[in-house]
Amino acid sequence: GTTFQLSDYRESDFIVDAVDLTFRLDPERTEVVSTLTVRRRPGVSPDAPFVLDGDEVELKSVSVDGQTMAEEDVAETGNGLRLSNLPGQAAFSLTITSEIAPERNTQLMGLYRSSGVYTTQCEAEGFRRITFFPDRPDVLAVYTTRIEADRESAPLLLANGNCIETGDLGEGRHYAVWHDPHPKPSYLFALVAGDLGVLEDDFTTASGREVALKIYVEHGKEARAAYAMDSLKRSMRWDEERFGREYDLDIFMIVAVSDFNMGAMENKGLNVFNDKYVLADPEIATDADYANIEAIIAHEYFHNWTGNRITCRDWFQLCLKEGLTVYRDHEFSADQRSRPVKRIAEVRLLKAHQFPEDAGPLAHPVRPDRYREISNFYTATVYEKGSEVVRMIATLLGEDGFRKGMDLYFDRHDGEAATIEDFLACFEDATGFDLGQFRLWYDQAGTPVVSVSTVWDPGSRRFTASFEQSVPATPGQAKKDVMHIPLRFGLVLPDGSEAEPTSVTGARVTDDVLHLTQRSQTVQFDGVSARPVLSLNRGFCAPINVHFEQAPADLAHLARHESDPFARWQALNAYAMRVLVEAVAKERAGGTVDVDPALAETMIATAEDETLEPAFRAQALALPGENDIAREIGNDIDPDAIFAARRAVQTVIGKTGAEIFARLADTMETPGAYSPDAASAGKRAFRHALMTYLSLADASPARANEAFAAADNMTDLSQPLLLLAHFFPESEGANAALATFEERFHDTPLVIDKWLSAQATAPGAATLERVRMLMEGEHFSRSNPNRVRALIGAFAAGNPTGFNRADGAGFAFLADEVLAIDGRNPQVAARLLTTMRSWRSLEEGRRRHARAALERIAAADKLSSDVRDIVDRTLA
Ligand code: B3K
Ligand code: ZN
Repeated sequence: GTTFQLSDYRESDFIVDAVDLTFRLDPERTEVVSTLTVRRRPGVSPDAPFVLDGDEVELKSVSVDGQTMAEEDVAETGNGLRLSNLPGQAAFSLTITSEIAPERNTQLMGLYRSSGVYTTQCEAEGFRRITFFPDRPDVLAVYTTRIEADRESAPLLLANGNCIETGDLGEGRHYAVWHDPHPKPSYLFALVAGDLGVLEDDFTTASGREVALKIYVEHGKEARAAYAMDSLKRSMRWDEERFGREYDLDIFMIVAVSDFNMGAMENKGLNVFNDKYVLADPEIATDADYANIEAIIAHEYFHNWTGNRITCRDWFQLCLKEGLTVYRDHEFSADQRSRPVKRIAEVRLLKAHQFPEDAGPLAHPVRPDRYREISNFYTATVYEKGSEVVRMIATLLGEDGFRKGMDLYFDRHDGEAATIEDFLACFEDATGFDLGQFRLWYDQAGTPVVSVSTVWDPGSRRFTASFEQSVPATPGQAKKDVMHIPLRFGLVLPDGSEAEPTSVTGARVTDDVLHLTQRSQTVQFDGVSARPVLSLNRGFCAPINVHFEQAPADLAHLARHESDPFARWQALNAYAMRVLVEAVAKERAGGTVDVDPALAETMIATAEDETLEPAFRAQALALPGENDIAREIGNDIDPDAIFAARRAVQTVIGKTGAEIFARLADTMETPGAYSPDAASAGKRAFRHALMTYLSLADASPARANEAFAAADNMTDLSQPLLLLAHFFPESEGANAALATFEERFHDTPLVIDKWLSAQATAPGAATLERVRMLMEGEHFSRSNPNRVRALIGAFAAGNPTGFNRADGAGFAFLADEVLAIDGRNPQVAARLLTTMRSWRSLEEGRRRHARAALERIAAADKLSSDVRDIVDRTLA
């Protein structure tokens, strides 16, 4: 396949000012008539052809200003059209008539049907599967969309913008016309037609615009959209207050569909969502589901300014909208919930998804400079690391400076397709801050490593810290330049207070930020009253790996006394990681795992600390996961040893804390009706963490059985279900709970997904057989992405012992499934395959099996470009 390069960017030869679309909807044969108002860009040769993209679109006819084009001027190229002999100077109108088959569109890109509802997904390159078009984000046009369909099966006809006309066509058909006044790229086009229920509300913007809000869901499920609606209104208000951004149309619509390749899509005025991120009530949704709905509703809404009003010049700039919008949704959730707890969750996620990506064969810069298949670049690096880079800009500039830069960005680039250079220039111009070295964060892949050592000299009261930075080599980038790494820090004294040095030399310090800008730097802090403990990278200010052999006592000191709660968690987590890594080494050497009693004591003390909110204490009790430990160890990984060692450490902590944990669990009741608020959710999370330790200490499923029986909401029901399925899989209670759960929710697929995942992630080699059995059952379907992710995805990504079975059967299974799914849905198949990305860090036997599975995929004779790209890079 072709490799696209950032350095090859060229403006389009033709400018499209307006797009008029007519859809005659039919499942097997939908006719699309597209009329483009086109001009040649000044300076472009009058005989340059107009090249349009097209994919699985059947061409019927092409005319220019009403005249059918001569056959020799219309070339079908295999991936589009090349039109020659077009008017040289004047603007012209180009009408293309073509046909598509929504019912047969299994890729879920372009126009397709989900449970009888016509829907679209155009980002990144789906519009070309609807009609021939210059399908690139820098072609901005005003769209008018006419939809014609059967009135009975599709009473509802929606597209972007405002509805300007509706009417009857006779013979049971009707039509609607929508007009979107805001010029937009084709990837933001959307159309929905079907029979759906609606939840309605309204919102008045700060300047007084009345906005109708509508969330469309399956009939009968309207009440389950209430939390999404509430989240939407809070998002709209927040964006006004925090960023001065108002909504800009008279209507905002969200449609929930059950077949969707990802989470949601920010189409202008008509967001389309995976129903998993819209539908909630206490019976079917967990606290985590509520939090995800809130975050994703906000994310898509925030795109209206960061993505839609200002879009991307080309797909290399994807992080311009995604990293920035993730940063905005993170800030929103932090304001709506608990800031430190939200930050801990973000950092856990970043380390679990982005760090391994950055350390493996799929590593790429936040702004990639080449790609073969853009769909494969909607990654944790573009999104999550992209957000961290924006967060660092906010750290460097301070709240006011950051806001000034954002204001300038909105002002200067509204209505444009922009680049990262444009974005950075706004911050520099608004504040005078030089981001010259900082911008390497966009161009250099790999997680930077900062090695630290410290010396305390009591005689001179000088504390010295030496820093050495490096960035690991990544595919296509052997050598790296020195980066600007901002590190928030503190010097914590023995009494818990903070040292205030009389002078700092060797690095620039602004407020509590230390700026690393050289390969190695020695920083002296003078006038420090007693031996301090260095607390580094507070708030996980920079997304880096810190190599710093801090003494366990120092980590325990920070875990108890840091003023920044996030830093307390960070220290505790680092301490636990150290103990776990040692335990794995012992386990592998055939010894008995023992646990530093001070770790257990510190964890128990944190759990007992009434000044801390329960949600934080739940995070403090959660040990690093098996994959986290594997990442820390880095190579020659034996997942079984990691599992056994972690379980042993967990059991020791459970036994040590049993009495206190039992007392605490009794104080974490949430009486009354279920409420999804953060404080109640925190109590439930803490109670569950305690119950897990207690069940291990008792070596009994009794508490989980009891909790399962008593539960009156999905959070309280699914937590003991997981505990039973993962810790007591052989028990009668585990089987009974799974059976009860299935019986109660068999007709609610979104809940059945939890049931599938709970079983797929049960540790151990035997789970593979269970997964195969579930695939044969009535609840699984390869054509629904949510089912595939819940069962196969959860198994491959969330079951280190099962998936990485020593005999390689897990890898072979994944290869079979990737090949089977690739034929119908390449994006889902390619995403599934990324679970193999850390294969080289496994011990030799497993590595050999993993390679064989990957090579078998690579050798298949019909692969999509999506899977081809991932498998080639994974093996390279
Ligand atoms: N922009 C979409 C993602 C589209 C993915 C296309 N493969 C959702 C989001 O990030 O908000
Ligand atoms: Zn997004």
